Amino acid sequence: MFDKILIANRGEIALRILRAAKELGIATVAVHSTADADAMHVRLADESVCIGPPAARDSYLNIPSIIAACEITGADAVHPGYGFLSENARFAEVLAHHEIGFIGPKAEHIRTMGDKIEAKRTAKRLGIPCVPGSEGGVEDPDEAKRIAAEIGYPVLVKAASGGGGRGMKVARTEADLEQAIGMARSEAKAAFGDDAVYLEKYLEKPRHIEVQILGDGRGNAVHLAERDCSLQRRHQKVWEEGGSPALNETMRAEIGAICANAMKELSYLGAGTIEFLYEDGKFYFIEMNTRIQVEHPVTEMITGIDLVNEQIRVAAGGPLSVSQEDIKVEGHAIECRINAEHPATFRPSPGLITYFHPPGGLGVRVDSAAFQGYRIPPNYDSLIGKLIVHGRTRNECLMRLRRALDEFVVDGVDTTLPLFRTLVRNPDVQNGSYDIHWLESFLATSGLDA
Ligand code: MV4
Repeated sequence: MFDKILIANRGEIALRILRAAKELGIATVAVHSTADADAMHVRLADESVCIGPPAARDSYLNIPSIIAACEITGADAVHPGYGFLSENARFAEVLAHHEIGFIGPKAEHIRTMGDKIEAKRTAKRLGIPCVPGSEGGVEDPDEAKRIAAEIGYPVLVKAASGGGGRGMKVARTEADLEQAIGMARSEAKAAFGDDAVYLEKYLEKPRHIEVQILGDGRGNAVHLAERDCSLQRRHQKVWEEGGSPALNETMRAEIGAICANAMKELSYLGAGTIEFLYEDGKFYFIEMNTRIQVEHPVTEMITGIDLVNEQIRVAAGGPLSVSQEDIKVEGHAIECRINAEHPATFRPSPGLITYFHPPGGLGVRVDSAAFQGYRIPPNYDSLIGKLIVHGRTRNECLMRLRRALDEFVVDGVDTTLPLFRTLVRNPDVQNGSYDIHWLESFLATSGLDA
């Protein structure tokens, strides 16, 4: 087991990792930029190292600085959290070169899943159902037209190095296809330095359902059910819940087993999330995330399993603490991402939090690094906390979430709390009848997304 873990992240996830490490009796090192000198994760860590100025590229993305911080403090492993270097295969390799543990998957799997074409090829080989589309990247326009005709319009052009919706273009007819490919290519080239694109059948009104998995790197793997992340705005998840209101026990077990078996076949190490679009009772693989995700507490609340604890244990060579038979889904959980943004314009609202009162009570969890007197820096994402609520049933969970949202007070900055107070009272949301487009059309019609 590791003696000292360096947390190469900030904010609520840094605090989350720090908690898991402390419960395992592992010493903790926080790294921070000059903008985060008085942040909560710095205050609660056993040691801290300033690794650079505010800009992420000079601090949280600065591999030499992070390696130096490991050398200075004698940290024997690094947890990358999510974002920043969490899916950077080279970072994992550089750490291995310095004989420092990486609390994450094998570099080869990070690299494979980071290339959406390779990820899909691998998923298909492992028996995971995929969206019909091109075998690999599409090169010339005639080949693209032939493939598109085969899968049927509308088709979606996607960037191999894409993610989060960047470099995606819909073509509804053959006449649109060439322009869609051209636009996707140039957007991908500009954003990722890689203009490789592939085609998929465009699914018009799917849900976004993702399956949580854990593997010990030696052929054992389990699934921990799914999360429904369909309520998104501009590819930013807003509200996530588990399990999905669209699935029953049989469907949950079926897609879970497919994912767990695929991860056994891969000898996958650590936590991972397999992302699907779900439409008309069918699952379609779109991508895999090789990191702990923002919304992981939803899974923790319905299974009682500490995912970061599991990540640390298997990264140190230990076994998973649970077998598939041990994993039971109890009740329902919903997570709301509270951002320091205007609830209608979503314009970031950094600044001083003059009053901070998080809700409490049975089944209410707040993962946040914010506090009264904390000054939210303008340099990073606007997440100031996650409100995660659990209930024995989805209805109990919704009632508790409604009460918790009304109890939550954050003064001094704008937050998205009002949006959630509206959503939790909305009939479609209460019925779980929404798809990936629902939130944006709701915001547009309710004049909330000015
Ligand atoms: C799709 C799709 C429809 N059909 N692929 C968006 C980002 C990336 N995760 C994949 N995305 C999509 N891929 C096919 N074949 C629709 C989306 C999509 C989406 C997916 C999940 C959650 C929100 C979304 C918002 C817009 C588009």
